[in-house]
Amino acid sequence: MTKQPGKLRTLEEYIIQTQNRFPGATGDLSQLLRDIGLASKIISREVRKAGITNILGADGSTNIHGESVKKLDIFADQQLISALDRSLITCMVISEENDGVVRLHHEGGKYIVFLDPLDGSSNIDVNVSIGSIFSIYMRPARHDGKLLEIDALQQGLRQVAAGYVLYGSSTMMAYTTGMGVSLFTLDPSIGEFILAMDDVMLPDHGNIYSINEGSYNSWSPGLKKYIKYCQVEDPETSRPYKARYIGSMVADIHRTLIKGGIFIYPESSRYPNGKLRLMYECNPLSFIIEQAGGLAIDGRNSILELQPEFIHQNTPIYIGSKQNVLKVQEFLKAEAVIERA
Ligand code: AHM
Ligand code: MG
Repeated sequence: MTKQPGKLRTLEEYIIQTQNRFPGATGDLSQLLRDIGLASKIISREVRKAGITNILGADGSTNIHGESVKKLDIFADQQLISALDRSLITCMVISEENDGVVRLHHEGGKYIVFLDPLDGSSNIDVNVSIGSIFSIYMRPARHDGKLLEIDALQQGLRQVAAGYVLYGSSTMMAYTTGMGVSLFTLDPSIGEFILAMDDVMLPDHGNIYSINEGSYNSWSPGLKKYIKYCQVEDPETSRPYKARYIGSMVADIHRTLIKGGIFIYPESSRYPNGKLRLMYECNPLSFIIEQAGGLAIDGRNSILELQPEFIHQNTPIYIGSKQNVLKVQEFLKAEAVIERA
C-alpha cells in the first residue's frame, strides 16, 4: 500500500522532518543526501541539454572495465564527487569511473560512498533513460585512525542509505535509509525535488520479465527453462509475462519498483560472474527493492549478504517481486540438482 503525500514537500523538508524523528541524529547523513540531491539536479540539467551541446558522445577514453566513456559520465562523476568533497563528511568515494578509491579532503569524514555516476551510459546517444546510483556506508573505526581500501568492502546489509536518480521523461529520485523507500520528482520550474510517494511497495508478484534475451545461448539450463516458463500461457499466474528491457539497470529497476516483475542479469558463458557491479549497482538497488518488499539474490544467496572481495567486483543478479524471484530460484536450484546427479 503506497501512501500519497498530503501537501507538497520538498526533498530538503522531507529529509529534515525525517531526521527530527531521531533526537540523537547529527544531521550528517541528511547533509550527504542533500549534497547528492544538488549534484543530481546539475547532472539532470546537463542530461536534458545533452543533445544540443557537445557534451554528448564518447570522449575517446575507456573506463577500468574497458568500456568507452561518454563525456556525460565524466561530468556526472565530477559533480557528485565534488559535492561530497565540499561538505567534509565523506572520507572516500569509489566510483565506476575511477580505477582506485578516491580519497577526499576530509580524511576523518565518517562516510564511504559508492557511485555509479551515470548508469546505462550506452543509452545516452539514443535519448533513453539513464541514472545515477549511490550507496552509503559508515567508515569502520580503526585504532590507528588510518583509512584503507578494505574499509569499503562491507556487506550490502551494512548500507546506511542508498538510492538512485533517474533521468527519464521526468527526473526522479528514490532513496532509503532502511525505513522504506521514498520517491521524489524534480519540478524543473522551481528546481526542487517534490515528494511523489512515501513507503513505496512493489507488488508481491508481477507480470514483467526483464533480461537481455539476445544472450539466451550463453545462459544456464535452469535460467533458460525459467524464461520459457515466463512465456507459457497461464492466466492464473498472469502468464505469458511481458518482456521489457531498457538496457539501463537503473531504469529497469525503477519500472520494477513501480510495476513489479523481475530483472535479471545472470552469470553466463560470456560473463561467468555476471556483468553488473556489486558495490555501486547491485547493492544499492537491492537495498531499495528489499525495502519496498522485494527480493534480490545472486542465484543462490541474498545480494545484500555477499561479502565483497574487491571494490569493482561483479555479481549475477535476480531482483524484483518476491514471488518472481523465489520462482526463478526454484528453477535454478532444480537444475543444479540435476547437474550434480
Ligand atoms: P553502465 O552503463 O554503467 O556501464 O552499466 C551497465 C549497463 C546496465 O545499466 C544495464 O543493465 C546493462 O549494462 C546492460 O547490458 P547489456 O547491454 O549486456 O544487456
Ligand atoms: Mg552502471
